[in-house]
Amino acid sequence: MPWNPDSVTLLDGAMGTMLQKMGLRPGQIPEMTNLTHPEWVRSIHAGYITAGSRIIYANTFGANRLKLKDTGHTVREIVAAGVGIAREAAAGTDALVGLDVGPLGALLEPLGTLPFEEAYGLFAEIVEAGRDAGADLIAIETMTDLQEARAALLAAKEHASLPVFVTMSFDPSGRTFTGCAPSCMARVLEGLGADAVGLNCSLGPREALPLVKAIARNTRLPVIAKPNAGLPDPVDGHYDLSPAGFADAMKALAEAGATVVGGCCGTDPAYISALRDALAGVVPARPAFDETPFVCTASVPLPLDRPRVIGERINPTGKKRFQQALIENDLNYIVGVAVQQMDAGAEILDVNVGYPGVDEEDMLPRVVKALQSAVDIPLQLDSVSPAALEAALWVYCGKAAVNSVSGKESSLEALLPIVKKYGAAVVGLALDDAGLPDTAEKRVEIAEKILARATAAGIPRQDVWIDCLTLTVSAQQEQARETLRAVERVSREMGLPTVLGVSNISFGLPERQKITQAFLLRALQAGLTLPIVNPNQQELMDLIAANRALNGEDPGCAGYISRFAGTPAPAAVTAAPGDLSLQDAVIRGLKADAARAAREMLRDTPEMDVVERHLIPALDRVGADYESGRVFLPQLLSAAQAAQSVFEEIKNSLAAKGGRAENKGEILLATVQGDIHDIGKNIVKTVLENYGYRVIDLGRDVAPETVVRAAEETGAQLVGLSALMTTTLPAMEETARQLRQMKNAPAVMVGGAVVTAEYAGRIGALYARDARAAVTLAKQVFEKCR
Ligand code: B1M
Repeated sequence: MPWNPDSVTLLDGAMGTMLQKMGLRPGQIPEMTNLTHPEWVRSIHAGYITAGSRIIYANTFGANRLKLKDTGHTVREIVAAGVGIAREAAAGTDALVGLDVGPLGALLEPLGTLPFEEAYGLFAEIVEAGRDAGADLIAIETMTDLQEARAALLAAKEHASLPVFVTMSFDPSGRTFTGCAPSCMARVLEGLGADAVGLNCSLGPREALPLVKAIARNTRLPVIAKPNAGLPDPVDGHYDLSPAGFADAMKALAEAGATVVGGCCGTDPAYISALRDALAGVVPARPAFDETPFVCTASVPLPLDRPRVIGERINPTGKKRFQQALIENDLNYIVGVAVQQMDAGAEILDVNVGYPGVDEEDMLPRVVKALQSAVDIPLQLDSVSPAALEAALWVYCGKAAVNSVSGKESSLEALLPIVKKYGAAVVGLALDDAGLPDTAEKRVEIAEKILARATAAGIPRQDVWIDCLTLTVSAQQEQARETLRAVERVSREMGLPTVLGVSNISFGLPERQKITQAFLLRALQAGLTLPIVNPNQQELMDLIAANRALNGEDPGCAGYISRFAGTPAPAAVTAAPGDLSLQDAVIRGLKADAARAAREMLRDTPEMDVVERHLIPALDRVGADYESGRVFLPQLLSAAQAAQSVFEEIKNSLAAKGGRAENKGEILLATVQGDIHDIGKNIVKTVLENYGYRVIDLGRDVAPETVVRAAEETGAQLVGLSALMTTTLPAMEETARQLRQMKNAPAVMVGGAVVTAEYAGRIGALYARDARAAVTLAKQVFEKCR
């Protein structure tokens, strides 16, 4: 019997923690037990089926090529064995078998190095193996990066025709560790064709309740909840809920709309049978789906509950510098234009890279990737090429808008299936094969046709936005009125969001701003949702801010007040790309701008002043924003990359001044185990080298034993250790301890933002506050050794 999405479905509980109880040792790959101990796996499945599970997840969570690479077994073998064991356990019952698909264990670009395309390929391999082995459905789970969940879901949809469940793991902060919000997750995964979405692992049922509610408001799909058996004890790792306590807390999740329920870490068949009993008689009371039109990135949800500004500047038309950037493949310039618009108040960016000689199918996805690693606002992909749009939607992480289809048959046929496949919103231009109609009524007719065709293609009504098209008032005066009437009818009678490129109205007239402003105001009054404007034109943005306050869309007039009475506009609003300060460029993650600013600054500023007075304060600001939840891991990472480009300039500058040729002594350097922060350590290394020391750099995340071995092999008299996190200080202490125990123990110098002189003293090390202090200490150590 296939899965019934309308019924309450009981899933199973944990597999990993159960295998550990049976004898799986730390470090062993759980999926290998499909070959070595199939009886363990079979008995776990049987226990869950007896307890009431109607879907069991095969033991295939980590069966991917990256994790299995040293086992001598293929994905196909391990998946076939896992699904086969589950099938045997389910034989003669009505339980279904899910192919369990977990994260790959490597971070995808831009957070890590794994390209999206490769991740998709790795998932496709698992899906094909599971499909061929006879899985009834696919359960993608424990995802923390929405882009990885997208890769897995696309692979599942394109390589099997089975129902697909997708769950992500959220922190107590209500976000995944990469910053993905539950509303964005639910909208994006539903748009891509998931059959049920929700959460698993990380939290207990009590902590999961607000998240389940948020997910249920943002999807029409069945909601999955598979939390842990409470929270783990920090000392012994035991979860704090009993089967009865777990089942009781799960009732609230079911009542909040979770209809596909089970357990994750720490649960066992006793939890599932308690859950089965507790759910008897519970009536899910799902909150109503929020119909507000919506676009998003992974971490920024943008409901169109008030007019939202679309920035128009990523477009080569009439812009020589932009055209040159496209031809020269200068993505950094394009990212700079995006940052400038975002700083000026754009909430969505239109992205158009169509220009003679530019291969849009290649360029548009690359620009989308570059923009998404630096600006965290939704994008509207603007192209007439279906292939370019599909390539860009494939990599876009979030829910995008597509600009545009028209009422022309050829356009509707080519584009609506693509929009549907990727769950995007679509702009419908109110023109058709007969051209642009001259009355509002005819434009509304075309809007109705587009809406009918879009909904027939499976695109939800609120994802259809209509552009009633602006003509130039100097050439066709009466058309301004028709456009405004069409906007009013589409927005008030059809209830659809409306889009309008506003500035075209004033083309060819003197004092264009005046006409554009008047038109914008009237369009907003007519119900315009999405003005496409140049956000760098302050007067237009002022008008939008005032209009929001007058419409009651700006609670307490807070936006208006901060615009006009708050802090002055940030420097970047006025700074053109290429003019950003070093700090602004690092904060915004603009590599080339940061490098350029550093080069200019280094002409008259000492290298260490650039580090201490500009680079560190910029990173401190990003770190503080990260800590307070204002920015997320992607921005932290792009700021780090921009900082690396500053560091390269500093290195070049020091090299140009000529480091000392002599070898004053050998120093080992490492960032301690568990810590991947190495910008500070690299700066220390460059400065030490510049002062004539030979530095052997062991890199980052270095185990104490590796440091000791290297110290023994090289006989270095000074070892430098860097740590940036409170959580990695114990590794620093352990490394220092092991070094002290060496026969010819070297001196140990420690530094890094979390290290203090007092702490260094406590672990028997010397303290260097910064790179200059490291040089002074090295001098003292080597003088003593002489
Ligand atoms: Co992360 N990070 N980070 N991070 N990061 C911090 C450290 C954090 C304080 C941010 C915050 O929350 N406010 C926080 C740590 C909290 C804690 O203490 N527990 C944090 C976190 C939580 C994380 C992650 C866990 C985030 C996540 O994944 N959810 C993750 C950790 C991964 C891991 O290490 N296991 C993570 C990842 C990253 C990036 C990869 C994105 C990136 C690092 C890239 C890289 O280094 N290649 C990054 C960055 C950039 C930062 C901040 C913003 C900046 C660090 C930096 O480079 N500063 C940082 C916040 C902050 O510090 N304000 C933060 C500039 C550098 C020049 O300064 O290293 O102090 P510093 O070096 C100075 C001196 O300290 C001294 O000289 C240098 C020059 O004057 N010095 C020495 C340093 N080492 C020395 C050694 C010496 C002598 C002097 O002798 C041997």
